[in-house]
Parts: sequence; structure tokens; C-alpha cells
Amino acid sequence: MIVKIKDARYVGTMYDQLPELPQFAFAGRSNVGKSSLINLVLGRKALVRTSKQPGKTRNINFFQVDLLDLPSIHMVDLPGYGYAKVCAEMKSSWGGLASKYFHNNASLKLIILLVDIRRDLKEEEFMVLDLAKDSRCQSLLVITKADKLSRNKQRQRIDAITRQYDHEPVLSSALSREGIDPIWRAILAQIPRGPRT
Ligand SMILES: Nc1nc2c(ncn2[C@@H]2O[C@H](COP(=O)(O)OP(=O)(O)OP(=O)(O)O)[C@@H](O)[C@H]2O)c(=O)[nH]1
Ligand SMILES: [Mg+2]
Repeated sequence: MIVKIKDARYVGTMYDQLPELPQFAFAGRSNVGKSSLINLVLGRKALVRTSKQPGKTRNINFFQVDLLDLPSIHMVDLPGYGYAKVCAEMKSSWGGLASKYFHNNASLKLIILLVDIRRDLKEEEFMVLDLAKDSRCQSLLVITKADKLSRNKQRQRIDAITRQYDHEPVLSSALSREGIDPIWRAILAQIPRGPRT
């Protein structure tokens, strides 16, 4: 890995009093693999709870990550949206919660938006990208579950998704463990450096 992680731990939700650290938020459809991806980039098996049952993560959970020779950061696990069984009321409450989280959040440095390799970007993904833009926050698109398709099919899907996004997405898989370094590079690019580094 291109960074050395000294410690990573759950520290609370959006509503807790937490130190102001640069925040890196993971967003995406329910079951897309947000919690798995956070575990992957932290090199931890089960720091963040994952589930076969969509809609598991309902709070905005903060994890403090202490890095060697770099400032500490918060990784933020946003609840998944778009779960089919979720009623319209809950859908709008996701929007409300996300808007509240994004609004006036100067600590939010990068929104890492996840999309399943087998799906296109839909209305909800463009909504997240708009929220990021409104908050003048950078975004990174990560394509998850690459292992679900053959190399050939992967290429086709990456091309299709790239056409929708206009930037180079990162390909990842919690099974084959790819995508870790490019995600860290995007994170490091947004961490303020002290005079020593
Ligand atoms: N094959 C494969 N399965 C994955 C991958 N990433 C996650 N999964 C599986 O997908 C399911 C959902 O993963 P989670 O990480 O819990 O997804 P989430 O986005 O956090 O879901 P919510 O918290 O419900 O919004 C679990 O069964 C994971 O094991 C991957 O890269 N490849
Ligand atoms: Mg989750």
C-alpha cells in the first residue's frame, strides 16, 4: 500500500462531537459495496459491517484513520440509497440526510461515489455528483464488483460508465483486492500537507 495506516477505528456518527479532520465520504446505492470498500482500503477485514441484506447502514458513520507522517482523516460511510423496497418517504429522507451532511461542510474533501460494474449511472448518482459540485467538493467514481464480469465485459462496462462521467473511474473489487492504490492517490491529493512532507 502507498500509505501506512497506524490505526483505524469507529468514532461516531454525524451527530457526535468529533475533531475536525478532512473527510472522505463513500456514497452509493444500497449493496453497491461501500462498507466493503472502506474495509479494503483500510486493509481491515471487518472494521465496517457489511451485509447481504441491503439497507444495513442507516447512519452516517465516521471512522478515524491515523496515517504515518500525514494528518489523520475521517472516512465516512454514508447510508445506501435506492434500495427497491425503501418507500418514497425514506428515499426523500436519504436526500435530506445527505443534503444536511454536505451543506456547509468545509471538512468534506472528496466524495467517493460507487457504482456497480453491471449498472449505469442513474438519477441518484447524478444527484450525489450535483451535491458534491454545489459543495465545491471533488468527486471520484469507483466501479465496484469488477470480479463479477470477465475482463472483456469489464472493458465494455468501464467504457460505458466513463462516457457518462467524463473522468477516468477507478476499477475495484473486494475479492481480487484491486483499486486500493488509485483510491489512496485520490485521497492523498486532497490531504493538506505540512511543511515537512
Ligand atoms: N463479488 C463481490 N462482492 C462484493 C464486493 N464488494 C461487496 N460485495 C458484497 O456485496 C454485499 C454488499 O456489500 P456492502 O459492503 O455491505 O455494501 P454497502 O454499499 O455498504 O451496503 P449498504 O450499507 O446496505 O448500503 C456483501 O454481500 C458484500 O460481500 C466485490 O467487490 N465483489
Ligand atoms: Mg454499508
